[in-house]
Amino acid sequence: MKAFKLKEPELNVDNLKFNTKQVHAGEPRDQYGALIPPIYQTSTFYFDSTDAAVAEFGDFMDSFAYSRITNPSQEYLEEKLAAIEHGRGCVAYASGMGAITGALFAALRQGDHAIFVKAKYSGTEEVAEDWFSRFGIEIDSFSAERLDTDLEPLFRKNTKLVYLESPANPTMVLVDIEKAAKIAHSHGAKVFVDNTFATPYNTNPLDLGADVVIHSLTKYIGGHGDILGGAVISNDDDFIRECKLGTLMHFGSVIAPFTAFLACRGLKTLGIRVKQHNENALKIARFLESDPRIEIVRYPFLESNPQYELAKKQMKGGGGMISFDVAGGLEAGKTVINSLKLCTLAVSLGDTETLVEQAAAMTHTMIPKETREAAGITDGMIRMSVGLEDPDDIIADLKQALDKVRPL
Ligand code: LCS
Repeated sequence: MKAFKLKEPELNVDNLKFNTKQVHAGEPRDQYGALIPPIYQTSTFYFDSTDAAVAEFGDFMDSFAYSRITNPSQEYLEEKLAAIEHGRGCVAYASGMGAITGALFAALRQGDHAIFVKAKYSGTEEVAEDWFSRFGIEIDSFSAERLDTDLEPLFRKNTKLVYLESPANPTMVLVDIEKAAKIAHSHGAKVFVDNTFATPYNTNPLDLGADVVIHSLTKYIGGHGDILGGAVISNDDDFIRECKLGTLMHFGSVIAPFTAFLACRGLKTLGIRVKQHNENALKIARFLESDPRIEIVRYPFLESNPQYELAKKQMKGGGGMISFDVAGGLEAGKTVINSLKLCTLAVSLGDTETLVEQAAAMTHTMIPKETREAAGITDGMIRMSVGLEDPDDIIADLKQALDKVRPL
């Protein structure tokens, strides 16, 4: 075997810019000089002696012993994510839902109370509404648009956290993270933010006062529609430990080494991809807004958006997600979706391909109609995850599909 090529010291990425961090953070110098860190496809790690094993088992946070707890491939990803979200620590999970439940069950105990924003991903809604009561955890919810009046009265002595998603899936409603954090902190509660739609390129919730950031890596961070993954990022070392040695280790929702490798590969181009998603989505949102067959378009960076000022304050770009209603409701929406040729009917988001879905019939169908409507999800709403195709081709596809409803 050739000689080791390890170079010291490791690069300090703290003061580097976003695109540099996403490429270099969490990448150790490889012993054989491989540019890309290898995939540690191993379930376990050997020890030189029983004494060494005892030492390694002393603290899993600082050692590799078994891949349900720590693995170098997982750790490279965690370091990259912590760096771009401005957090000290990160725990990767097998999916976004793994990360959401991992974070929530690490933070909450029987007898606790948590406050959730109304508009959010249906999986999170179901955990909060259907599962927490099994464990004696109480919840309340509030409308993001009425944050100023509706959040404060919900706090109780046992309120441990406020859970936000911004922009929300699929209504695109934003939450003023800075304001919510100030209110929550004045009651001694922590703030958790699902930052999947915004991505760390557009928003860094920890900089706005949030305590915990959650991602589905399945979406923009993976970026290519070929993995499932999730992550929790925080500056609270004790909380990160509770996630790693608690919910990850014991519930076992562990990201596989190969998946972690693919997530790292996706992450290296996150900035340039999201910049393009932002541009494409804004162009398409503007087209939709100008088309008389469209009733309403929800996109953070449209000047007509009632939360435009907040979007500008909190986001670098509006992101790649749009939702809109075709005049004529559910049936007109179905006609449009079924007539699209380039855009694909599928759930999920953040991929290179443009995907469309009808939330009430697909991603949010498990949520009762009244709850859906309270969260602003109309039956006809179409959600579009704008891909990296040329936006003019997507607009042409939308035009020919809208012509099937009513030619102009
Ligand atoms: N957070 C948000 C905002 C999401 O949209 C999703 C999934 C998750 C968390 C969960 O992540 P996962 O476990 O799937 O990695 N959203 C989906 C959607 O809108 N369609 O399919 C999945």
